[in-house]
Amino acid sequence: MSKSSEPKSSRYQIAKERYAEIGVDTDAAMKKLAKIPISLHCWQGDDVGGFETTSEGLSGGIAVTGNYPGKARTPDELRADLDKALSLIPGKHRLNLHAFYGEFSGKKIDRDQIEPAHFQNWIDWAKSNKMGMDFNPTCFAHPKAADGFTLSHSKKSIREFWIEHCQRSRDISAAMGKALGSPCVMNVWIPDGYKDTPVDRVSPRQRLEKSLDTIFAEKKNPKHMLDAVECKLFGIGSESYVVGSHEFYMGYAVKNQKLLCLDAGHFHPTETIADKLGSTLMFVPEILLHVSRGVRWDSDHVVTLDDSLQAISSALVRDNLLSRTHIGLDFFDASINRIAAWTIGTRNTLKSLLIALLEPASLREAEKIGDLTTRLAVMEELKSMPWGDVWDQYCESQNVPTGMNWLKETQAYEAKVLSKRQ
Ligand code: RNT
Ligand code: ZN
Repeated sequence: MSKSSEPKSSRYQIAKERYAEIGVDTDAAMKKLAKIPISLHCWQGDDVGGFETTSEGLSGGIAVTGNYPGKARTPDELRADLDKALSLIPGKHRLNLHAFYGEFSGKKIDRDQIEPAHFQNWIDWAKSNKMGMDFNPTCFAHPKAADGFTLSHSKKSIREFWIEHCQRSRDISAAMGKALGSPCVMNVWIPDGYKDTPVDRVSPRQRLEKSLDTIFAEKKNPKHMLDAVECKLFGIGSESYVVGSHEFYMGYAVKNQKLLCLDAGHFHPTETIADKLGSTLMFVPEILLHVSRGVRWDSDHVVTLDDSLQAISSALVRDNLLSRTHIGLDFFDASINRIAAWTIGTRNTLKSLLIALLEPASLREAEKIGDLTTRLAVMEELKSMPWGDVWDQYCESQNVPTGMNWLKETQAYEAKVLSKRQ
Protein backbone atom coordinates (compact mmCIF):
# COMPACT_ATOMS: atom_id res chain seq x y z
CA MET A 1 0.00 0.00 0.00
CA SER A 2 1.42 3.39 -0.94
CA LYS A 3 1.84 5.95 1.82
CA SER A 4 -0.87 8.30 0.55
CA SER A 5 -3.54 5.60 0.46
CA GLU A 6 -2.90 4.46 4.03
CA PRO A 7 -5.60 5.52 6.44
CA LYS A 8 -4.65 8.82 8.02
CA SER A 9 -4.86 7.49 11.52
CA SER A 10 -2.06 5.01 10.82
CA ARG A 11 0.08 7.78 9.35
CA TYR A 12 -0.64 9.67 12.54
CA GLN A 13 0.34 6.67 14.68
CA ILE A 14 3.73 6.52 12.98
CA ALA A 15 4.22 10.27 13.37
CA LYS A 16 3.19 10.08 17.00
CA GLU A 17 5.78 7.36 17.65
CA ARG A 18 8.52 9.25 15.84
CA TYR A 19 7.84 12.37 17.87
CA ALA A 20 7.63 10.35 21.08
CA GLU A 21 11.14 9.04 20.39
CA ILE A 22 12.45 12.60 20.66
CA GLY A 23 10.32 13.35 23.70
CA VAL A 24 7.44 15.20 22.02
CA ASP A 25 3.82 14.45 22.90
CA THR A 26 1.81 15.10 19.71
CA ASP A 27 -1.56 14.78 21.45
CA ALA A 28 -0.54 17.44 23.94
CA ALA A 29 0.64 19.71 21.11
CA MET A 30 -2.75 19.41 19.36
CA LYS A 31 -4.55 20.17 22.62
CA LYS A 32 -2.49 23.33 23.06
CA LEU A 33 -3.10 24.36 19.46
CA ALA A 34 -6.85 24.02 19.91
CA LYS A 35 -6.68 26.70 22.61
CA ILE A 36 -5.06 29.37 20.42
CA PRO A 37 -7.57 31.69 18.76
CA ILE A 38 -6.67 33.61 15.62
CA SER A 39 -8.58 36.81 14.95
CA LEU A 40 -9.84 36.70 11.38
CA HIS A 41 -9.92 40.14 9.80
CA CYS A 42 -13.25 40.85 8.14
CA TRP A 43 -11.58 43.12 5.58
CA GLN A 44 -10.10 40.28 3.50
CA GLY A 45 -13.65 39.49 2.42
CA ASP A 46 -14.45 42.74 0.58
CA ASP A 47 -11.10 44.39 -0.16
CA VAL A 48 -11.29 46.76 2.83
CA GLY A 49 -14.51 48.29 1.51
CA GLY A 50 -16.86 48.57 4.48
CA PHE A 51 -20.62 49.16 4.44
CA GLU A 52 -21.12 52.88 4.74
CA THR A 53 -23.71 54.45 2.44
CA THR A 54 -21.14 56.69 0.81
CA SER A 55 -17.76 55.25 0.01
CA GLU A 56 -14.67 57.37 -0.46
CA GLY A 57 -12.67 54.43 -1.70
CA LEU A 58 -9.69 53.08 0.19
CA SER A 59 -7.11 55.59 1.40
CA GLY A 60 -4.51 55.97 4.10
CA GLY A 61 -1.62 54.55 2.13
CA ILE A 62 -2.85 50.97 2.05
CA ALA A 63 -3.94 49.31 -1.18
CA VAL A 64 -5.72 46.19 -2.37
CA THR A 65 -4.87 44.96 -5.85
CA GLY A 66 -6.73 42.46 -8.03
CA ASN A 67 -10.29 42.08 -9.20
CA TYR A 68 -11.15 38.46 -8.56
CA PRO A 69 -14.92 38.14 -8.91
CA GLY A 70 -17.28 37.44 -6.03
CA LYS A 71 -16.37 39.82 -3.24
CA ALA A 72 -18.92 40.24 -0.44
CA ARG A 73 -21.21 43.23 -1.05
CA THR A 74 -23.36 43.14 2.06
CA PRO A 75 -22.89 42.20 5.72
CA ASP A 76 -24.90 39.01 5.14
CA GLU A 77 -22.65 37.99 2.28
CA LEU A 78 -19.56 38.75 4.32
CA ARG A 79 -20.86 36.66 7.24
CA ALA A 80 -21.72 33.79 4.90
CA ASP A 81 -18.21 33.92 3.43
CA LEU A 82 -16.69 33.99 6.90
CA ASP A 83 -18.83 31.00 7.87
CA LYS A 84 -17.45 29.15 4.86
CA ALA A 85 -13.85 30.04 5.67
CA LEU A 86 -14.32 29.10 9.33
CA SER A 87 -15.66 25.70 8.30
CA LEU A 88 -12.31 25.03 6.61
CA ILE A 89 -10.08 26.20 9.47
CA PRO A 90 -9.50 23.96 12.50
CA GLY A 91 -10.10 25.41 15.98
CA LYS A 92 -12.19 28.20 17.55
CA HIS A 93 -11.32 31.66 16.37
CA ARG A 94 -12.31 35.33 16.60
CA LEU A 95 -13.61 38.02 14.30
CA ASN A 96 -11.75 41.29 13.84
CA LEU A 97 -14.11 44.00 12.64
CA HIS A 98 -13.45 47.55 11.41
CA ALA A 99 -15.81 50.36 12.36
CA PHE A 100 -16.94 51.03 8.79
CA TYR A 101 -18.46 47.54 8.67
CA GLY A 102 -21.34 48.69 10.85
CA GLU A 103 -24.88 48.17 9.63
CA PHE A 104 -26.42 51.56 9.11
CA SER A 105 -29.76 50.56 7.42
CA GLY A 106 -29.11 52.82 4.44
CA LYS A 107 -28.70 55.88 6.67
CA LYS A 108 -25.72 58.20 6.54
CA ILE A 109 -24.15 57.66 9.93
CA ASP A 110 -20.85 59.47 10.07
CA ARG A 111 -17.89 58.04 11.98
CA ASP A 112 -18.54 60.36 14.92
CA GLN A 113 -22.06 58.93 15.30
CA ILE A 114 -21.50 55.18 15.44
CA GLU A 115 -23.05 53.19 18.29
CA PRO A 116 -23.05 49.62 19.57
CA ALA A 117 -26.48 49.08 17.97
CA HIS A 118 -24.89 49.37 14.52
CA PHE A 119 -22.88 46.26 15.33
CA GLN A 120 -25.60 44.17 16.95
CA ASN A 121 -25.92 41.77 14.00
CA TRP A 122 -22.19 41.13 14.12
CA ILE A 123 -22.33 40.53 17.87
CA ASP A 124 -25.27 38.14 17.43
CA TRP A 125 -23.43 36.30 14.67
CA ALA A 126 -20.29 36.01 16.82
CA LYS A 127 -22.36 34.80 19.76
CA SER A 128 -24.06 32.10 17.72
CA ASN A 129 -20.63 30.99 16.50
CA LYS A 130 -19.23 31.12 20.07
CA MET A 131 -16.57 33.54 18.90
CA GLY A 132 -14.97 36.57 20.51
CA MET A 133 -14.60 39.83 18.60
CA ASP A 134 -11.94 42.46 18.16
CA PHE A 135 -12.47 45.95 16.82
CA ASN A 136 -10.81 48.90 15.07
CA PRO A 137 -11.77 52.52 14.61
CA THR A 138 -11.59 53.31 10.88
CA CYS A 139 -9.43 56.42 10.50
CA PHE A 140 -9.09 56.30 6.71
CA ALA A 141 -11.33 56.17 3.62
CA HIS A 142 -13.12 59.32 4.72
CA PRO A 143 -13.19 62.97 3.56
CA LYS A 144 -11.82 64.09 6.95
CA ALA A 145 -8.76 61.88 6.40
CA ALA A 146 -8.25 62.97 2.80
CA ASP A 147 -5.19 65.13 3.45
CA GLY A 148 -3.46 62.27 5.21
CA PHE A 149 -3.88 63.41 8.83
CA THR A 150 -6.40 62.41 11.52
CA LEU A 151 -5.57 62.29 15.24
CA SER A 152 -2.45 64.39 14.72
CA HIS A 153 -4.07 66.91 12.37
CA SER A 154 -3.08 70.54 12.89
CA LYS A 155 -6.78 71.51 12.83
CA LYS A 156 -8.49 71.02 16.17
CA SER A 157 -11.91 70.29 14.62
CA ILE A 158 -10.49 67.40 12.58
CA ARG A 159 -8.68 65.97 15.57
CA GLU A 160 -11.85 66.20 17.62
CA PHE A 161 -13.85 64.37 14.96
CA TRP A 162 -11.42 61.42 15.04
CA ILE A 163 -11.14 61.50 18.82
CA GLU A 164 -14.93 61.16 19.02
CA HIS A 165 -14.80 58.28 16.53
CA CYS A 166 -12.18 56.47 18.60
CA GLN A 167 -14.01 57.07 21.87
CA ARG A 168 -17.19 55.67 20.38
CA SER A 169 -15.20 52.75 19.04
CA ARG A 170 -14.05 52.02 22.58
CA ASP A 171 -17.66 51.98 23.78
CA ILE A 172 -18.54 49.61 20.95
CA SER A 173 -15.55 47.40 21.77
CA ALA A 174 -16.58 47.25 25.42
CA ALA A 175 -20.13 46.32 24.41
CA MET A 176 -18.77 43.52 22.22
CA GLY A 177 -16.50 42.20 24.93
CA LYS A 178 -19.25 42.30 27.50
CA ALA A 179 -21.79 40.59 25.26
CA LEU A 180 -19.37 37.88 24.21
CA GLY A 181 -17.66 37.30 27.54
CA SER A 182 -14.19 37.85 26.15
CA PRO A 183 -12.16 41.06 26.04
CA CYS A 184 -12.31 42.85 22.71
CA VAL A 185 -8.94 44.17 21.59
CA MET A 186 -9.37 47.58 20.00
CA ASN A 187 -6.51 48.61 17.76
CA VAL A 188 -5.85 52.22 16.89
CA TRP A 189 -4.07 52.61 13.58
CA ILE A 190 -3.94 55.98 11.83
CA PRO A 191 -2.37 56.78 8.47
CA ASP A 192 -0.96 60.18 9.47
CA GLY A 193 2.24 61.17 7.73
CA TYR A 194 3.95 63.13 4.97
CA LYS A 195 4.92 62.12 1.46
CA ASP A 196 7.94 64.40 1.57
CA THR A 197 10.42 65.47 4.20
CA PRO A 198 8.79 67.46 6.97
CA VAL A 199 10.39 70.33 8.81
CA ASP A 200 8.61 69.71 12.09
CA ARG A 201 8.69 66.06 13.14
CA VAL A 202 7.71 66.63 16.72
CA SER A 203 4.52 68.73 16.82
CA PRO A 204 2.35 66.11 15.05
CA ARG A 205 3.59 63.53 17.54
CA GLN A 206 2.79 65.79 20.46
CA ARG A 207 -0.72 66.26 19.06
CA LEU A 208 -1.09 62.51 18.57
CA GLU A 209 -0.04 61.86 22.15
CA LYS A 210 -2.63 64.33 23.41
CA SER A 211 -5.37 62.86 21.21
CA LEU A 212 -4.57 59.35 22.44
CA ASP A 213 -4.58 60.51 26.06
CA THR A 214 -8.05 61.99 25.50
CA ILE A 215 -9.30 58.84 23.80
CA PHE A 216 -8.02 56.59 26.58
CA ALA A 217 -9.00 58.90 29.44
CA GLU A 218 -12.13 56.95 30.32
CA LYS A 219 -11.17 53.82 32.22
CA LYS A 220 -12.62 50.67 30.71
CA ASN A 221 -13.04 47.26 32.27
CA PRO A 222 -10.18 45.11 30.91
CA LYS A 223 -12.55 42.15 30.98
CA HIS A 224 -14.51 43.94 28.24
CA MET A 225 -11.93 45.74 26.16
CA LEU A 226 -8.20 46.32 25.78
CA ASP A 227 -6.49 49.20 23.96
CA ALA A 228 -3.78 48.57 21.39
CA VAL A 229 -1.77 50.99 19.24
CA GLU A 230 -0.17 50.10 15.90
CA CYS A 231 3.02 51.61 14.58
CA LYS A 232 4.20 51.82 11.01
CA LEU A 233 7.33 52.75 9.07
CA PHE A 234 5.77 54.23 5.94
CA GLY A 235 2.76 54.04 3.64
CA ILE A 236 1.93 55.09 0.12
CA GLY A 237 1.85 58.87 0.37
CA SER A 238 3.60 58.86 3.75
CA GLU A 239 7.00 57.66 2.59
CA SER A 240 9.09 60.26 4.37
CA TYR A 241 7.44 60.52 7.74
CA VAL A 242 4.86 58.59 9.75
CA VAL A 243 3.64 60.25 12.94
CA GLY A 244 2.90 56.94 14.68
CA SER A 245 6.34 55.44 14.22
CA HIS A 246 7.68 52.41 16.10
CA GLU A 247 9.56 54.52 18.63
CA PHE A 248 6.55 56.75 19.19
CA TYR A 249 4.14 53.92 19.95
CA MET A 250 6.70 51.82 21.78
CA GLY A 251 7.23 54.76 24.11
CA TYR A 252 3.52 55.45 24.36
CA ALA A 253 2.62 51.84 25.10
CA VAL A 254 5.35 51.44 27.72
CA LYS A 255 4.49 54.72 29.42
CA ASN A 256 0.75 54.09 29.45
CA GLN A 257 0.84 50.29 29.68
CA LYS A 258 -1.16 49.79 26.51
CA LEU A 259 -0.96 46.84 24.14
CA LEU A 260 1.52 47.31 21.32
CA CYS A 261 0.40 46.09 17.92
CA LEU A 262 3.21 44.73 15.78
CA ASP A 263 2.34 44.27 12.12
CA ALA A 264 4.82 42.07 10.25
CA GLY A 265 4.74 44.45 7.28
CA HIS A 266 5.39 47.66 9.19
CA PHE A 267 9.16 47.67 9.39
CA HIS A 268 12.04 47.89 6.94
CA PRO A 269 11.54 45.25 4.24
CA THR A 270 14.15 42.89 5.64
CA GLU A 271 13.29 43.55 9.29
CA THR A 272 11.18 40.86 10.93
CA ILE A 273 9.15 41.07 14.12
CA ALA A 274 9.86 37.73 15.82
CA ASP A 275 12.71 39.05 17.94
CA LYS A 276 10.64 42.05 19.04
CA LEU A 277 8.08 39.92 20.87
CA GLY A 278 9.92 38.73 23.96
CA SER A 279 11.80 41.97 24.45
CA THR A 280 8.71 44.16 24.02
CA LEU A 281 6.71 41.99 26.40
CA MET A 282 9.22 42.78 29.12
CA PHE A 283 7.82 46.30 29.14
CA VAL A 284 4.24 46.27 27.79
CA PRO A 285 1.45 44.16 29.28
CA GLU A 286 0.35 42.40 26.10
CA ILE A 287 0.91 42.39 22.36
CA LEU A 288 -1.41 42.37 19.41
CA LEU A 289 0.00 40.77 16.28
CA HIS A 290 -0.96 41.62 12.74
CA VAL A 291 0.30 38.59 10.91
CA SER A 292 0.92 39.75 7.39
CA ARG A 293 3.46 39.39 4.56
CA GLY A 294 5.06 42.32 2.85
CA VAL A 295 6.56 41.77 -0.56
CA ARG A 296 9.03 44.61 -1.21
CA TRP A 297 6.74 46.97 0.71
CA ASP A 298 3.85 46.67 3.20
CA SER A 299 1.82 44.91 0.52
CA ASP A 300 -0.28 42.75 2.86
CA HIS A 301 0.08 39.52 0.88
CA VAL A 302 -1.59 36.35 2.20
CA VAL A 303 0.74 34.82 4.76
CA THR A 304 2.64 31.77 3.58
CA LEU A 305 4.41 29.20 5.72
CA ASP A 306 7.72 31.01 5.41
CA ASP A 307 10.66 31.53 7.72
CA SER A 308 9.43 34.82 9.13
CA LEU A 309 6.04 33.36 10.06
CA GLN A 310 7.75 30.34 11.64
CA ALA A 311 10.06 32.63 13.58
CA ILE A 312 7.05 34.48 15.05
CA SER A 313 5.30 31.28 16.14
CA SER A 314 8.48 29.72 17.45
CA ALA A 315 9.21 32.82 19.53
CA LEU A 316 5.68 32.75 20.96
CA VAL A 317 5.94 29.10 21.95
CA ARG A 318 9.59 28.93 23.02
CA ASP A 319 9.40 32.04 25.17
CA ASN A 320 6.00 31.19 26.56
CA LEU A 321 4.40 34.39 25.23
CA LEU A 322 1.10 33.03 23.94
CA SER A 323 -0.95 33.99 26.98
CA ARG A 324 0.00 37.66 26.50
CA THR A 325 -0.22 37.76 22.72
CA HIS A 326 -3.37 38.31 20.68
CA ILE A 327 -2.86 36.87 17.23
CA GLY A 328 -4.67 38.68 14.44
CA LEU A 329 -4.31 38.56 10.68
CA ASP A 330 -3.89 41.56 8.42
CA PHE A 331 -3.67 40.84 4.72
CA PHE A 332 -5.89 41.60 1.78
CA ASP A 333 -5.54 40.02 -1.61
CA ALA A 334 -8.18 40.62 -4.28
CA SER A 335 -6.39 38.64 -6.97
CA ILE A 336 -7.46 35.22 -5.67
CA ASN A 337 -10.59 33.67 -4.19
CA ARG A 338 -11.04 35.63 -0.97
CA ILE A 339 -12.23 32.65 1.08
CA ALA A 340 -9.16 30.75 -0.05
CA ALA A 341 -7.05 33.75 1.02
CA TRP A 342 -8.48 33.63 4.56
CA THR A 343 -8.17 29.84 4.67
CA ILE A 344 -4.60 29.68 3.38
CA GLY A 345 -3.40 32.47 5.66
CA THR A 346 -5.11 31.16 8.78
CA ARG A 347 -4.18 27.53 8.21
CA ASN A 348 -0.58 28.58 7.64
CA THR A 349 -0.53 30.55 10.87
CA LEU A 350 -1.89 27.50 12.71
CA LYS A 351 0.57 25.18 10.98
CA SER A 352 3.47 27.33 12.09
CA LEU A 353 2.16 27.21 15.66
CA LEU A 354 1.84 23.43 15.48
CA ILE A 355 5.40 23.09 14.20
CA ALA A 356 6.53 25.26 17.10
CA LEU A 357 4.55 23.16 19.57
CA LEU A 358 6.21 20.00 18.26
CA GLU A 359 9.65 21.00 19.48
CA PRO A 360 11.35 18.82 22.11
CA ALA A 361 12.37 20.24 25.47
CA SER A 362 15.83 18.79 24.85
CA LEU A 363 16.49 21.72 22.51
CA ARG A 364 16.32 24.12 25.42
CA GLU A 365 18.39 21.86 27.61
CA ALA A 366 21.11 21.59 24.98
CA GLU A 367 21.33 25.36 24.84
CA LYS A 368 21.42 25.67 28.60
CA ILE A 369 24.43 23.42 28.95
CA GLY A 370 26.16 25.09 26.04
CA ASP A 371 25.78 22.18 23.60
CA LEU A 372 25.15 24.37 20.60
CA THR A 373 26.03 21.60 18.19
CA THR A 374 23.07 19.54 19.37
CA ARG A 375 20.85 22.63 19.28
CA LEU A 376 21.60 23.22 15.60
CA ALA A 377 21.44 19.53 14.70
CA VAL A 378 18.04 19.04 16.35
CA MET A 379 16.60 22.25 14.90
CA GLU A 380 17.54 21.13 11.40
CA GLU A 381 16.38 17.54 11.92
CA LEU A 382 12.97 18.79 13.06
CA LYS A 383 12.34 20.28 9.63
CA SER A 384 11.88 16.82 8.12
CA MET A 385 9.77 15.38 10.93
CA PRO A 386 6.23 14.34 9.87
CA TRP A 387 4.38 17.37 11.26
CA GLY A 388 2.06 17.22 8.23
CA ASP A 389 0.59 13.96 9.50
CA VAL A 390 -0.05 15.57 12.88
CA TRP A 391 -1.68 18.51 11.07
CA ASP A 392 -3.98 16.17 9.12
CA GLN A 393 -4.90 14.41 12.34
CA TYR A 394 -5.62 17.77 13.96
CA CYS A 395 -7.86 18.83 11.05
CA GLU A 396 -9.67 15.49 11.22
CA SER A 397 -10.21 15.79 14.96
CA GLN A 398 -11.61 19.31 14.46
CA ASN A 399 -13.92 18.15 11.66
CA VAL A 400 -12.41 20.26 8.93
CA PRO A 401 -10.98 19.08 5.61
CA THR A 402 -7.50 17.54 5.62
CA GLY A 403 -4.79 18.24 3.07
CA MET A 404 -6.02 19.97 -0.07
CA ASN A 405 -9.65 18.97 0.40
CA TRP A 406 -10.54 22.46 1.61
CA LEU A 407 -9.78 23.81 -1.87
CA LYS A 408 -12.48 21.66 -3.48
CA GLU A 409 -14.99 23.07 -1.02
CA THR A 410 -13.86 26.60 -1.79
CA GLN A 411 -14.22 25.96 -5.50
CA ALA A 412 -17.70 24.50 -5.03
CA TYR A 413 -18.70 27.58 -3.00
CA GLU A 414 -17.31 29.80 -5.72
CA ALA A 415 -19.39 28.02 -8.37
CA LYS A 416 -22.53 28.03 -6.26
CA VAL A 417 -22.36 31.40 -4.50
CA LEU A 418 -19.51 33.74 -5.44
CA SER A 419 -19.93 33.46 -9.20
CA LYS A 420 -23.54 34.64 -8.92
CA ARG A 421 -22.45 37.97 -7.42
CA GLN A 422 -21.78 39.81 -10.71
C1 RNT B 1 -2.30 49.55 7.88
C2 RNT B 1 -2.43 48.74 9.10
C3 RNT B 1 -3.82 48.47 9.59
C4 RNT B 1 -4.78 48.11 8.47
C5 RNT B 1 -6.14 47.62 8.94
C6 RNT B 1 -7.14 47.61 7.84
O1 RNT B 1 -1.04 49.59 7.39
O2 RNT B 1 -1.74 47.53 8.95
O3 RNT B 1 -3.80 47.49 10.56
O4 RNT B 1 -4.25 47.17 7.60
O5 RNT B 1 -6.54 48.33 10.03
ZN1 ZN C 1 -1.92 46.10 10.52
